[in-house]
Amino acid sequence: MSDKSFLDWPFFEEHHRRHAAELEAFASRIAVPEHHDDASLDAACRTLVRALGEAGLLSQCCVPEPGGRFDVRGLALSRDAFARRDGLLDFAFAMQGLGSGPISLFGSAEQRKRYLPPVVRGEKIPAFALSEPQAGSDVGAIATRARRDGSGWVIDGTKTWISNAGIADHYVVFARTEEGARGAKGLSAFVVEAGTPGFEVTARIPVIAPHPLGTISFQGCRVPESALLGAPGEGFKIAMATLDVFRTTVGAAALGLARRALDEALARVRSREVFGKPLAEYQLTQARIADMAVAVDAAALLVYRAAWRKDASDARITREAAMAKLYATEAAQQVIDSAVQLFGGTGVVSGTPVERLYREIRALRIYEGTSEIQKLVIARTLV
Ligand code: COS
Repeated sequence: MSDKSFLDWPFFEEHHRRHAAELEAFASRIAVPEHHDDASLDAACRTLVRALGEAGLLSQCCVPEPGGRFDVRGLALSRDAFARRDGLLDFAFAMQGLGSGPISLFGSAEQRKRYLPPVVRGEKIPAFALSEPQAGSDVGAIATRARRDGSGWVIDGTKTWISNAGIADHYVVFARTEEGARGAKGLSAFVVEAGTPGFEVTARIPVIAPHPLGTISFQGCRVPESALLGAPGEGFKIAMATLDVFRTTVGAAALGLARRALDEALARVRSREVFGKPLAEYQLTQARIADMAVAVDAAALLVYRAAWRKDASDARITREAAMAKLYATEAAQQVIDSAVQLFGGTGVVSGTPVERLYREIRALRIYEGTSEIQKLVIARTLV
């Protein structure tokens, strides 16, 4: 059982502490379905999303009222608790928020009413379609185009690395709408419903910690004017504002994975004997455990500091979010690697908890902005 003393930190309010207890109870009773191929993986995700919705735990993934705000501390506590339990549970939860984040932040009253309540109930699954084959870190290189056509828009292009591709009911798609505009200028965001003619999931991408991921394409895909999110040209701002909320929560997920690794490592070093005494009694082990514990606390401080600042003010927290994501994901990688080392051979056996954590952490240093991009973002605010 992880140390819960961080809940006494001044970043939290009483309702967060109550919520943390609810999350813990849910995480300990949920059965994560087995999955061995795309179909069972998709089914597992749908089951988890429905269970989260039925338990009322998805309400914090959406902001129903225009001008309302996310409870970023609540989101972070959820990802911390869910990732500690299981990476796919965290994924299923997080994508309900990221996928509908642009609608929560920039949607009209009508768009909110149409898309957000079914996401909160766990009945519909959203996706966030930003990256392209030639535009990952460099969002300004987006080549997907949307042109006005009568009373709507026609979208052409390809998006890849799209989480929930294939199981999502709607996708927030970023495309260039202004001829001749370059970089961050002239991008716009649209909600495209699965099944719209001209929209297709063209490939699934298998990854080391399986979750639904794929490539989608748009060929003459016609959407109505009501699909446009915010104003034309606001796409870059919409994407970045969404990432300002969710990058902190990626740090929280990494933190949950690291906490689990520390728990597993502690149980291991207390029970495993070498040369006649428990591993825990060796100073080399103690030094490793101490480093792991400091990294976990430092990550938690950065994650919950960023979440608290976002909740406390309207100011952009781009730097704090980048610091939280950068540090927590890099530290979790080290903590998990240490746990594997303490387990010895058992640590690399497929299906053991630390082997699973070792696979689950890796992508977090890449998605929603690589560690290198976070450094760039941090440095830009300083120099
Ligand atoms: N919130 C609101 N607006 C923002 C913003 C934010 N967090 N960050 C930047 N902007 C605005 C800037 O103020 C600027 O506006 P003006 O032109 O009016 O001054 C505009 O957006 C362009 O910003 P910038 O010049 O910094 O854009 P760059 O093209 O240089 O890109 C980085 C900046 C690299 C930081 C950005 O492309 C990025 O975050 N890349 C990583 C993307 C990512 O996470 N990809 C993974 C896919 S999601 S799974």
